[in-house]
Amino acid sequence: QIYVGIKMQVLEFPSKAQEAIQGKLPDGAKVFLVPATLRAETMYGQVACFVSPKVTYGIYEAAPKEYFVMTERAARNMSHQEIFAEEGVIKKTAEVLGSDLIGALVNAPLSFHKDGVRVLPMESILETKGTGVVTCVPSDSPDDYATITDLAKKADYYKIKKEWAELEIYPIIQTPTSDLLAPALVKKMKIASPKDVKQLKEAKEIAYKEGFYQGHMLVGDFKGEKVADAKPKVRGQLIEAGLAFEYAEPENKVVSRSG
Ligand code: ZZB
Repeated sequence: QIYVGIKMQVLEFPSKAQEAIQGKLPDGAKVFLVPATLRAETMYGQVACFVSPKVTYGIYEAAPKEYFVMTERAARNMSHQEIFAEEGVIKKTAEVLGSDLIGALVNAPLSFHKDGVRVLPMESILETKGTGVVTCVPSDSPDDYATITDLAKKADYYKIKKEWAELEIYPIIQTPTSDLLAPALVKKMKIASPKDVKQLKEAKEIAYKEGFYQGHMLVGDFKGEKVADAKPKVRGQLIEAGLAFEYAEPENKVVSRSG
């Protein structure tokens, strides 16, 4: 699986995260949350960045004065992919609990929300996949749409400001059925919350297929082009601009019961 790591620079840390990193990073250090995605062409639609509140993230030196917030496992994988300055060397400078990152303001490359987006909690994040950080694109990801609407609905329960979960969701991709495919699928399949795991899995598969094979870009430099054509171009642009990098995930080994 080849993902793209998106560099979402932290513009403002909440106080608890600030305490955790205090004195551990050099002056002028840039810190990035680095979600792994397969859908670079949807980055125009980012409205938040998700972390798991239960996961402890490391802050790793990627290059002089550049730090990535992600899981230890992702750092280990990246250390063998010429992503860090020194091959095979992992430099962890600090640790921060996901819940302490909630509310951070981060830059979302290509997003219409130019002033940045907030870091918000997503319970369904798997620590064993990607970087343990997920960028939120509710226009095209049913999981993201279900999560962000739930967050806005129960802002107090999640201890977030409601407006953090209410950034406008713009159409990014037109398919034969919708220009906001994820919200349309969530409605059609009567998905009520992020807990509807089975339907969300099905919705995700439909959204992937319909977006890739039948979608056209509504925005950006490749407006009007097929998603299948635009995808590598947007990915290339982001990498070229230093806003993203390729990240390969080793296949999770499946051991059969019969051995
Ligand atoms: C932005 C995005 C926009 C995504 C979209 C999807 C969609 P897959 O197919 O199972 O490999 N993701 C990444 N890491 C994690 C994690 N640790 N836990 C939970 N979810 C994670 O899944 C890859 C996608 O799952 C990634 O691409 C990321 O969300 C999420 F419009 O990033 B995506 C129809 C999907 N659309």
